[in-house]
Amino acid sequence: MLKRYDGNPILDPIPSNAWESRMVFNCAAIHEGGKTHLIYRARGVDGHVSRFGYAGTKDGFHIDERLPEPIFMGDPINDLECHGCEDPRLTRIGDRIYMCYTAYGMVPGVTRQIGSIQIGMTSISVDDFLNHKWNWEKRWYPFPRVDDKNACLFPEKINGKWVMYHRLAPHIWVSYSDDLKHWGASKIVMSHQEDWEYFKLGSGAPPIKTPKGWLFVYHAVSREFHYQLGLALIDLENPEKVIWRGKEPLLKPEAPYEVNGVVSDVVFTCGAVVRDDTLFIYYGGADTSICVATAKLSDLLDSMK
Ligand code: BMA
Repeated sequence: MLKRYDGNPILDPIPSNAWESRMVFNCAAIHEGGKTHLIYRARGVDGHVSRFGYAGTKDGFHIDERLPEPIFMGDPINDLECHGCEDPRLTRIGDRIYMCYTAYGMVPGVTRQIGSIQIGMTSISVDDFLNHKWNWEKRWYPFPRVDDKNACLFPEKINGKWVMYHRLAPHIWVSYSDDLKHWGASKIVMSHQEDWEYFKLGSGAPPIKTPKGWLFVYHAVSREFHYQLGLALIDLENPEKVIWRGKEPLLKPEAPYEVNGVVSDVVFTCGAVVRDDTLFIYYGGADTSICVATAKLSDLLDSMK
C-alpha cells in the first residue's frame, strides 16, 4: 500500500557544504503554513557529529527551499550533547513546536571517545519556525544519563497528561508529564513480536490522530540488522493499548538508495504528515539521503483488520 516516490531520493548531501557533505537522513516533518517542513540530520567532514538542516516542500515531493547553514547543533560545551544531535522529531502543541532529539554526549570522567546518548528536548514558536528565526528554547533532558532515544510527543494531552513514546532498548516505552519537562510513570508499550523486529524497536514518526486511533509508524531491527518500518494503531484514549499491529513490515530496504549507502539496508523515519487523504512518510535511505513514500490513509486504516 505504501508507494515509493519515483523521484527518490528527494534530498542528497551537498559535497561542498562541510557540515552536510556525506549524509543527510532521518528528518522530522511537519506541515504548517501550506508547506511541509523537514528538519534533517546531516553529517559532513567531522565524522560522527550530526547537526540539523532545514528543507521545505510545497507539494511534499520537490524541495523548493533549503538553507545553507545548520539550524540546530549539539552544544559543544555541554557534556550531554558535545558529540552532536541526532534524529529530530517535531510535534506542534498550541503555538509552539516541540522537538525531541537524541543528544549524543560523553561519559563524564572517562574519555571524549566514549559516547552516551539521551533524549534532548526544546521548543520554538510557530511564528519563529515559519520565519526561520531559530530561537529555540533552552534545552532540557527528561532522563539525563539514561541510555534512551527515539522520543516523540503526542500532540495533545490524553487523560490529562502529556504523552511521550521513547525507546529504552529493546522496547518502546510510554512516559507521562504534567508540564512537558518532567517525565515519569514509564511503561513498556511495544516489544518485539515478529522476526523482522528481532533486535529492537523504536518510535518513528510522532503519532498521527485518525478517527480509528493514533497511527504510529515505528522502526524495527531484524536479525540481519536491517532497519525496517512497521505500522501500528494505538487506542485514542489509552497510549498503552495497541489496537492493531502489522505482521509484515510497512517498508523494508529494497530500493538501491535504501540498500547501498553509508549504512546499508536502512529505512528510518522521524516524520510523517497527512495531506488530504495522503500519508507522506519521510525517511532516511541507507543513512545517506532522504526519501518519501506515500499511501492513502483511508486504505491503510481499512487494512487494519
Ligand atoms: C540508529 C540511529 C539512526 C540510524 C540507524 C541506522 O541507531 O542512529 O539514526 O539511522 O541507527 O544506522
